[in-house]
Amino acid sequence: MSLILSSYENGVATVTMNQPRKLNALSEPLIHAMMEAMAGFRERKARALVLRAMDGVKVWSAGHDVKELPLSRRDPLGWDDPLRMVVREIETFPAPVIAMVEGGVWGGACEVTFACDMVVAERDATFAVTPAKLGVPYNTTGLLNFMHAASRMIVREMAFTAQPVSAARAEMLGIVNYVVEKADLQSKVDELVGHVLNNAPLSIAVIKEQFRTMESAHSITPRMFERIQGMRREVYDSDDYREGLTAFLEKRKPTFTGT
Ligand code: LCV
Repeated sequence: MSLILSSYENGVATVTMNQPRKLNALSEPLIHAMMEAMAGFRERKARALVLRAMDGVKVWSAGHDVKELPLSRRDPLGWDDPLRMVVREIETFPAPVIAMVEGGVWGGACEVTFACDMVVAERDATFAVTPAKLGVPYNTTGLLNFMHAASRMIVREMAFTAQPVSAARAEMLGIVNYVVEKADLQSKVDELVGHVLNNAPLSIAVIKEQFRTMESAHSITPRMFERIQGMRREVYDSDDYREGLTAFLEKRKPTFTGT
């Protein structure tokens, strides 16, 4: 069974995650397939790209494949991590990327949807930011994406509680553009894509790149960055980080000790 399904029609690309048995966990092979398809659509100068899962999934994506996270001594979300790579591909894709969401969106998959340009969610969709649940020291640009998606209080609530946020609340908070009934999901996405296709692709591409450039323009000095990296290293070398991953893999509740 192919890891993704992809299609291209009238300038509109669609990438469908097709690993329902693994809850579309963002494994290296799945991300590689997504990025390969997106590179092809970039070549074809797609005017819009829809990122989705198969119809009727309960889980849009379970986030980073936990089995691929290093147990310690290595940054779990370094520059070349597949999750980091697919987020950058979405952010730099020269046309609007629209996340078409049904089911649960977990951890790094939340960042994938938040890195998209628009999100249309089905009423039962949920969004959960989960680093703290696993003991993971999320990476800085990833946190910037969360900060761009919601207010100061909301990103903190989502990150510190790791509780799923409902689609209705996400819409009220401006985290998603539209929440619709399942039967209307495709037509709402088609409507948005239709508006995009009526407009000038070069103008849209340069505006998207300006948004990205300005959003990422933060004066963080080398000293500040090194300090943060040192703090993160202490966490991914901690007993708690190992406990978080091990507990997940052993299907038990983790016991965090703060060491
Ligand atoms: C690998 C999985 C996963 C998975 N990886 O089905 O943001 S960060 O920092 O946390 C970042 C590092 C990140 O994204 O981490 C991953 C964050 N994701 C989560 O916390 C979600 C973890 N998954 C769950 O909470 C449950 O699986 C949900 C609620 C998504 C679905 O629950 P359900 O009862 O329907 P199971 O839990 O039984 O999962 C079915 C199979 O998928 C595996 C899981 O281990 C199980 O495998 P087996 O069939 O081999 O037992 N699985 C689920 N999520 N992220 N594997």
